[in-house]
Amino acid sequence: MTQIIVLGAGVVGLTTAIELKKWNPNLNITIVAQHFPGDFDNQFYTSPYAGANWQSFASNEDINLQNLDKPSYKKFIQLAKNDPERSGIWIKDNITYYTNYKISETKGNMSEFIPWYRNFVEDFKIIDEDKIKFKDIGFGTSFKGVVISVPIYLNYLIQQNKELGNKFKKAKIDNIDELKNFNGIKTDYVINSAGLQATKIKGITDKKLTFPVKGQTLLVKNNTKSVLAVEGFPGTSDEMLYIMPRKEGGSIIGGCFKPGDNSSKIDEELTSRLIRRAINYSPEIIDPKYKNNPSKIEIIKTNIGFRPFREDGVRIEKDPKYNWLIHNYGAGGGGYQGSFGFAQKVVDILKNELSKSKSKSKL
Ligand SMILES: Cc1cc2nc3c(=O)[nH]c(=O)nc-3n(C[C@H](O)[C@H](O)[C@H](O)COP(=O)(O)OP(=O)(O)OC[C@H]3O[C@@H](n4cnc5c(N)ncnc54)[C@H](O)[C@@H]3O)c2cc1C
Ligand SMILES: *[C@@H]1O[C@H](CO)[C@@H](O)[C@H](O)[C@H]1NC(C)=O
Ligand SMILES: *[C@@H]1O[C@H](CO)[C@@H](O)[C@H](O)[C@H]1NC(C)=O
Ligand SMILES: *[C@@H]1O[C@H](CO)[C@@H](O)[C@H](O)[C@H]1NC(C)=O
Ligand SMILES: CC(=O)N[C@H]1CO[C@H](CO)[C@@H](O)[C@@H]1O
Ligand SMILES: CC(=O)N[C@H]1CO[C@H](CO)[C@@H](O)[C@@H]1O
Repeated sequence: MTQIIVLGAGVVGLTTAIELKKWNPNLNITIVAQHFPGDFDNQFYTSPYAGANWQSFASNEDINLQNLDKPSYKKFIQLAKNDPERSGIWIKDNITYYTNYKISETKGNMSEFIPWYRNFVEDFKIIDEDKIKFKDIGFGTSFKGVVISVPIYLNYLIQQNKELGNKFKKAKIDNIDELKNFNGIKTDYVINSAGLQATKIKGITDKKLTFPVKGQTLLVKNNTKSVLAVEGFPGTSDEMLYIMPRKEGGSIIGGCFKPGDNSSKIDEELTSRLIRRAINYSPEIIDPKYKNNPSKIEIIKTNIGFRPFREDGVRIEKDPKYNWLIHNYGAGGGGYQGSFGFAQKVVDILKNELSKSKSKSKL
């Protein structure tokens, strides 16, 4: 058997391990990580702190990221239809509103708000102006989206790995060489899915910088009808509103996008602004007639998370120095929506590697 170690048990490592084993049952895969689902440590483990949904950030020109993001949309819609209870994913309309302030920033050019995936996702629509009931909103779009309850989904990925026979080992790695021989077994390939720490491990070099981008979200008891996002609040350009109702009840309210702020401190004023905005744009969130909601927003937990960004975007390639190392990190704000596309790319790289070594051994 070919011995594989996947380093990292975030959404990226767990998905990659599943897709590798599904492609080739002859791989003996062990996931090695310091943190597994159920652990919380926002400096070193981002996945439990995500929203999460699918909303590709790829620009109209970035075909590479578009292609990486496409497979997960299909997969999540499929899971929501076929296995909603176990996967924690459900289908919800995704509505995005742009404030008049945001529209003035783009000099009234609405085409900047039309994403590349208008012809890819199901039911993409520009919302009729007379259906928008907020004075300060000048433009809106919607499509058939998904909401992922991340604690449920991460456990689902663990379950899938178990069912496929992949193994788990809790350990902190200081030097990537430790994985070349691990627990007395020679490893053929290591997949580096270590998130924000990926370049902090000795032996790993990257000309591009990996850095955290802070987010703050509220997990609340209340429910809303749709996934809602509002962009363009004057004076707070690194804030937006998003609300994601979870399948099991309750919602996530976010958020912010702050590069360079790596403190784990909760910003209470941001919390107040988020609550005010949520009530303004989703009034049903405090309407007892809607799903028995409480008449005020009840916060269960405030989360601070750090998106593992990389200057050039996600790195999925063979290491130039170690011929047994394949990188798979730097997912930034899109590790869920990219997960299946990233995994497929790792499969393609390994497929190519194994066919090379096979033809070599025939010589
Ligand atoms: C507020 C917020 C909202 C978000 N919303 C969304 C969303 O809606 N949609 C979306 O797609 N994405 C979203 N994201 C982004 C998403 O959460 C990340 O892109 C994703 O979680 C990254 O996953 P990962 O597996 O690469 O890293 P991580 O989840 O950080 O996992 C890293 C793994 O590597 C292990 N590790 C690291 N170093 C070592 C070491 N030295 N030894 C052993 N193990 C090690 C860790 O223990 C861990 O298991 C959001 C993020 C935040 C913060
Ligand atoms: C698979 O890997 C595990 C642990 O890494 C090891 O104990 C086992 O012997 C391996 N099995 C095969 C068939 O290589
Ligand atoms: C409007 O924005 C689109 C997309 O960003 C751009 O291609 C187009 O040139 C812009 N039009 C004007 C008139 O600025
Ligand atoms: C956070 O940022 C400060 C200043 O930029 C830096 O000194 C510190 O090392 C950073 N901490 C972490 C955990 O990245
Ligand atoms: C809540 C949320 O994330 N909504 C997203 C819906 O889709 C748009 C793009 O059309 C995103 O920008 C939003 O963030
Ligand atoms: C559907 C649902 O979970 N609604 C909840 C909204 O919040 C109230 C108060 O916490 C709960 O009682 C409801 O069950």
